[in-house]
Amino acid sequence: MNISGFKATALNGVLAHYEKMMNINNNNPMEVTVDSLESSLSNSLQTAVAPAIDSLLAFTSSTFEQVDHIPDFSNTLRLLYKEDTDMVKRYVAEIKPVNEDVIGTAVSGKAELVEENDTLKIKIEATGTPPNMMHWSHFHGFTDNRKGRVPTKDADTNGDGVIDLPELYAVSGQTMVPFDDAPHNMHIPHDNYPHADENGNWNYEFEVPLTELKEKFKEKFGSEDLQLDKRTVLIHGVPESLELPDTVEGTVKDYGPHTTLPIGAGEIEAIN
Ligand SMILES: [Cu+2]
Repeated sequence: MNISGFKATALNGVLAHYEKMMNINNNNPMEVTVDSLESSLSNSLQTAVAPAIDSLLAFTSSTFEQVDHIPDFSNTLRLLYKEDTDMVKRYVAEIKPVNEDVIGTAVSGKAELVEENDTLKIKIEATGTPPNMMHWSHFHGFTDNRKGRVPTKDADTNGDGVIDLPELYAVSGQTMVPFDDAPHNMHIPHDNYPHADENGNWNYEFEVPLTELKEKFKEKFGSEDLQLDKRTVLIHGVPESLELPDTVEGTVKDYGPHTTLPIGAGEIEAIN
């Protein structure tokens, strides 16, 4: 194949791809945006075409300078390729009640964790938590690849009717990363956790620098792999006025079993 033949083949390849994208966008074929391209392509298709786009881009960028009647969509393709190579991982957890019979209110809610490049975006919505007080919240987990679980009544191994912190550890794993004002510091016993309003609701939102978090995680647990899909979101805390059996344990530094009592839990699942 001579050079003009190669140019024609390369351009036809790019145009065929472009045309296919336009056809997929049935609603308005003339307005192809990066968003519509992205939504119309499965990840696997993107992965399949990415290397072809990459090599064609290098060639067509010089070709476009000479062929002025072809629109320069190289930037669109470049963005498409970039979307494919950037790391975006999404996780969700549905928070279910723990110890609801003990505290007289059933906690529910959801958590969303999105790893995007160097940021872990965390969002939590909780309802039914004891109102007007702080609630310790973390993700818990094991360091031996076990998946943490939401505790059931079986978790109450001493049979006192309450799932306390040590009993929770056996099912959901140890305390790992706090949902506080600096998750990447992985500092647990303090007061800077979410507060429930008078109706027992609270929202939490934080963008965590992932490199710092992973460094800290490795320092504490020996690996920088957060293994989010094996972790469990935990919400703790009942008012000091709530009477608990003497058998309930769970003291962390200056904080007693009322602060650490598990009241809600949700297993984190990867959704892509
Ligand atoms: Cu916790």
